[in-house]
Amino acid sequence: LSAAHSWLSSPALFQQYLQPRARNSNKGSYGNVAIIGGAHGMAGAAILAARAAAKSGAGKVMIGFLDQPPAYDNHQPELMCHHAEDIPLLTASLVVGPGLGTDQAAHTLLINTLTAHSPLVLDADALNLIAAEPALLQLVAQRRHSALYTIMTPHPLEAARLLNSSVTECQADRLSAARALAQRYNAIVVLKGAGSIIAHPDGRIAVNPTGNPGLATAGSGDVLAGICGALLAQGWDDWHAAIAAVWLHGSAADSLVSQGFGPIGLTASELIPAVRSVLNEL
Ligand code: NPW
Ligand code: AMP
Ligand code: MG
Repeated sequence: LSAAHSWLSSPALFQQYLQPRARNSNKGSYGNVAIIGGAHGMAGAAILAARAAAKSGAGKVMIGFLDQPPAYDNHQPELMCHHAEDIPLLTASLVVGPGLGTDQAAHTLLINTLTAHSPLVLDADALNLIAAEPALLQLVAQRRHSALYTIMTPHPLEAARLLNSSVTECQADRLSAARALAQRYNAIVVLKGAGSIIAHPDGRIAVNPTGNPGLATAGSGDVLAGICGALLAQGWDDWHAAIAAVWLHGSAADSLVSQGFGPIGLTASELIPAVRSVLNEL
C-alpha cells in the first residue's frame, strides 16, 4: 500500500467543506435528504437515519416507508413521513436500505434509486439485495461513469455477501476487502467495524481512528447512513462525505463514552445529538 494513497482520517482531510453557514442562507441551501427503508418491524432504522440526517445539517429530510407511514415522528416532527413510492427521487440525496427488507417492493425501489440521477447512499438491505442479484452490479458501477456520487456502507457480513466471501476472510485483510469492493462497484465503500476503512475506486484508502465498542449496538449503522446522506445533500462529494461521516460518528461515540454514557448501553438515538455537537465544534 503506497503511503501517498492512504491516510489516517482526521478533520484536516475534509476541512475544505467545513465552512460557516452564510448569513443569508436558507433551508434550500442545505439540501434535501430522503431515506428509503422502514419495512414492517424496522421503521426505527429509517427514523434513526432521518433524525441523524436532520441533526447533521440537511435542510429538509423525508422518509419513504415501505410499511404504512406514521403521520409524523413524535420526537422530531420536522421529518416528513411518506410512502416510499411517493418520494420525489430527483430532488434529494437518497439513503436506501435502513430497514428496507428484501421483498419485491424493496427491490423495485432499489432499482429506481440506482438509476435516479441523485447522490446515493446504499446501506443494509440495499446491499443485501445487490449481493443477491449480480445483474445489479452494473447499475451501481455505471453511476460513477455518469458522475453520480455513490457511497456503500457495508458491515463485515454485508461486505462478505457482496464479495461472495466470508466474514473471517474479509476481516483477515480489511484493506483488500474494502478496496476490492470499491473497485468492483466503482463506488466509495465504507467497510465498517473497529477502524472503519473508506476506499475509493482509484485505490485511495482512509482508515478511521475514532469510535469505540459502544457503537456495537442496533441502529448505529443506520445513524451513519443518515450522516452520509446529509453531507451529500450539503454538496460534499462522496469521498469527503464518507470520510467525514465516519469520523464524526466515531467522535460522537467517543465523546459520549467520556461523559459516562457508554460503552455499555450506549444507544443509537443518543449518538445523534452528539454528532451535531461534534460538527458544530469543529
Ligand atoms: P455475528 O452475530 O457476529 O455472527 P445482518 P442487521 C455481523 C435493520 N435494523 N464484525 C454479526 O454477525 C437494518 O437496517 C433495524 C463482525 C451480526 O450479528 C437492516 O435492514 C433496526 N461481524 C436489517 O435490520 C435496528 C459483524 O453481521 C450480523 C460486524 C438487518 O440488518 C437494527 C448482523 O447482520 C438494524 O439496523 C462486525 N463489525 N458487524 C430498527 N430499529 O429498526 C456486523 N456483523 O444479518 O445483515 O443484520 O445488520 O441487523
Ligand atoms: P451496523 O452494523 O450497520 O449497525 O453498523 C455498526 C456501526 O458501528 C458501524 O459504523 C461500525 O463501524 C460501528 N462499530 C461497530 N462495532 C464497533 C467497534 N467495536 N468499534 C468501533 N466501531 C464499531
Ligand atoms: Mg446496518
